[in-house]
Amino acid sequence: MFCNQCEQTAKGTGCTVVGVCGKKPTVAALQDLLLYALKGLAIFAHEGRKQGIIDEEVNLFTYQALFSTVTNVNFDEQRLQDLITQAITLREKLKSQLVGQGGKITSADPAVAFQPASDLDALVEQGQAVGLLTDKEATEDIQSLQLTMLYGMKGLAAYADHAYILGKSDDRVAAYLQKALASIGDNNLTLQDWIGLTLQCGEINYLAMELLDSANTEAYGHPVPTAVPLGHKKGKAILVSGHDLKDLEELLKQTEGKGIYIYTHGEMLPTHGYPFLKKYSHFYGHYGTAWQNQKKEFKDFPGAILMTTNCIQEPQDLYKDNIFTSGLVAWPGVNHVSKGDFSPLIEKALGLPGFTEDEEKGQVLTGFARNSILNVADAVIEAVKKGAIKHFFLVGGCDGAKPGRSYYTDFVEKAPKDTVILTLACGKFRFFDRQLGDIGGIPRLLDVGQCNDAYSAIQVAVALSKAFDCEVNDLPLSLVLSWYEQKAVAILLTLLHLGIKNIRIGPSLPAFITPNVLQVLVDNFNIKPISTVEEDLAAILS
Ligand code: FSO
Ligand code: SF4
Repeated sequence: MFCNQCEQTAKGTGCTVVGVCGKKPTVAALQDLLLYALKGLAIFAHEGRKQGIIDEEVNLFTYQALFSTVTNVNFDEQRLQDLITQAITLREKLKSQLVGQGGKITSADPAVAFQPASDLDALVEQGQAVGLLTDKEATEDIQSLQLTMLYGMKGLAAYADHAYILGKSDDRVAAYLQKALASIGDNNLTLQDWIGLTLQCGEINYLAMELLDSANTEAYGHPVPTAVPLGHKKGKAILVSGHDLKDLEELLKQTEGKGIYIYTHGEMLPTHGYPFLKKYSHFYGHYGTAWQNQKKEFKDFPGAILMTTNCIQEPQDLYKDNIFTSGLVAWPGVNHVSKGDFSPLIEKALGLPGFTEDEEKGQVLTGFARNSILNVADAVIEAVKKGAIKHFFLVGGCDGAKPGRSYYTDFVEKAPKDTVILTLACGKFRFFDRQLGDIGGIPRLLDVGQCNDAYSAIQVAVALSKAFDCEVNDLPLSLVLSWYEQKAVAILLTLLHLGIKNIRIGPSLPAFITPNVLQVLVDNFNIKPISTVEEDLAAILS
């Protein structure tokens, strides 16, 4: 196996024996093969679109297949085999439509005629033979751009899938994904073309994030500032992790009146801010921190657990029977909720002890998505003009297990008292419960939401730039980001597409970026790795 798509990749270069995430070589091979089969499908979809053939099922499958290969989503060989089979079925359907309309495929890419083996072992061998989806004949730098684009596309597909679940889609997203997949292997494309296609991923991701923002806010209202208890109530309990709001809503509906309290974990924390989810009185509090702490946090949770998206880790024996997956998440041998029926999970929760008494553990604030912040825009602008707020930091992104990530905690703690910190995604758990006080009633720590809500943070920056009549790059605003998996790659590409400069990124740079590609990013966007907190703060505030 070779996988280098996330920040925790082995030795900072690539997982070759087994994934640090727990991905087995067989699973890695099947994921590679799924992408290969998807590329074959994409070539037909791309060609078909030129002839007016647009297939919604193919588009949705494109999102789901890419999302299934994101870090910490699908570890299940059988599920991956099913997806490979589905790719071929859809490809053949498109092919007959295309031929029926007198069209034909001229591509010499063998992926268009790929036939999957019928048994799992042979399928794994096929996956090992195809390997990573890059053009092995291309230069190292072009392959680096292809991987950057592919990983960004996985993140983009995840956002598109989330929006789709809530009824929002835009054919430009699928059109881009299919065109980009079909382009891998096209040796007419130059390095400059690849830079363009990679940045286009950021452009289309911006569109997907906008769709997701409207999907979330139209379904559940605009988040409002909300205090979320960190303790618990006496009673049966279900813990919900991941990012899927629809699953959470369904679960809230199906548990109403059953004497079960619902708690959030990880990236689900900001869901407490949505008016249409808040209305459920049994939607109580938040338990635990970020995904990488789940093994120790889940074993102490006295109820059932639902993983709605990434990031799942190998379930431990102590809670393996209590954990359920939904949607695209899969771990072999773990219960899966199908067709939105949460009754097995609810039964499990009712059979577990739950919390035996109430416990207070303080609370944290969330719900500072774009609407909440823009509602107090006048006060914020006034505070900046009076000099009460000197600088804004966006300290956000993914969390992970590396010790270097304490940088982000230190950064927030050492940021001067006249600065405001916006945060989002699971990286916030490094400091989410710090009491940083307020500036004239404006909290110094503002939780914008999940990584899925990066669009909201961008809108805040755009609104500030309008208010101060300057470019976003000229605002007293600095982005200090942490990355882990491919949604972060997609967001970074969006920020670059929008021309945002001077981003600091850590805890380490992606293994898939070659020195030349990094130089392009430095030259055009002045992107830089994090250094020490003291040095970075001094440089930013000088
Ligand atoms: Fe974190 Fe995991 Fe939200 Fe990622 S839970 S690491 S960027 O999947 O999605 O922030
Ligand atoms: Fe390694 Fe990350 Fe790939 Fe898992 S997803 S195999 S940890 S690079």
